[in-house]
Amino acid sequence: MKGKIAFEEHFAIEETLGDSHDFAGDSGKWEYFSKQILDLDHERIEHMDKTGIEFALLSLNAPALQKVLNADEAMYLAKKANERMARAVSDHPNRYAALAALPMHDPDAAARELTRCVKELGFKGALVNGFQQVDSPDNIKYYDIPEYRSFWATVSELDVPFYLHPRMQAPSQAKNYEGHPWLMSAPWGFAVETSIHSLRLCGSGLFDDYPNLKICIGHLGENIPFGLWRIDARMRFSPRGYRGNKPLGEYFKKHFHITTSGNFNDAAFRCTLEMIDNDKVYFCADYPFEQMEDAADWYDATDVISAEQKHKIGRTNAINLFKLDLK
Ligand code: GRE
Ligand code: ZN
Repeated sequence: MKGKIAFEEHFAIEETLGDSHDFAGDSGKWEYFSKQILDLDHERIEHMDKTGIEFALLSLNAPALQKVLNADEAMYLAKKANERMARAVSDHPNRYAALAALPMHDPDAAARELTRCVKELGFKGALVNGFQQVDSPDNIKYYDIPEYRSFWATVSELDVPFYLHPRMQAPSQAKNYEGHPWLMSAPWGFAVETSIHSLRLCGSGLFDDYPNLKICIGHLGENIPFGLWRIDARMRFSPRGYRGNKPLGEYFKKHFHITTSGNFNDAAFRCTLEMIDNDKVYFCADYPFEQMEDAADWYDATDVISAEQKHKIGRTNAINLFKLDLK
């Protein structure tokens, strides 16, 4: 399919490049991977041309700012990354838009940087890599807690999507992975981390306070679509501490937007499509952690959806979500 739009597509600045080292594969691949993730002008666009990805919304790699303990340092890096994306967008206006990188130590500073990115740089939303580590590695903040309501008020007012992207567990939460480091990151742990954060948002009353919030998650929903029925079924018996007015599934289905990033599998895709309104499902690749060819070859060939749905999920849904100036 030509004209696809993808929006979990990462780049790095020199200072955050090392964060991706462990995810690049064996050491022989690092040189090539680092070239791919730093590049915004050459090979990336060639891959887009080859795979029918007309347009990409760029975002910083993970965990980047979310693991920078010092707030001022994180803000310095955020601005550097955001300026780099702004330059790429202005160099390639027909190919790129951007999602702001945000340090989340201080909710009001994050809101100000998001506002600057949207209003002055024309960014289309934000992508944040899970919880924020603040001052020490185990002081971690999830964004459902009350101090972040002022940040969400700004997201709501700007009316832009917020992409909640995976990251690795904090040291104090890694005990249950001990002896099995392979289990921690992208194979499983990323989805555990991001699904818990997503469900915390749903259970916090956030969406009663801000009914227009739009949260994107990748990897076909970080396993939540598969578990959604059971969550509501069991919450009838154990709703302790749940602060939403409605069943959790209602919030998830209304506020969450699900992408195919890094999960190119018909069975999982079918499950997501059955659980989530097809207006809220989107094609994404997750370059360069995934190759655009793998994402696009699967998406273009899958017969799980009709040609009409393929066009919507591959393109028009993203135009609507991000209010892109594309037809
Ligand atoms: C991602 O961006 O989703 C990602 C990483 C690292 C490894 C795998 C992966 O940041 O999908
Ligand atoms: Zn990603």
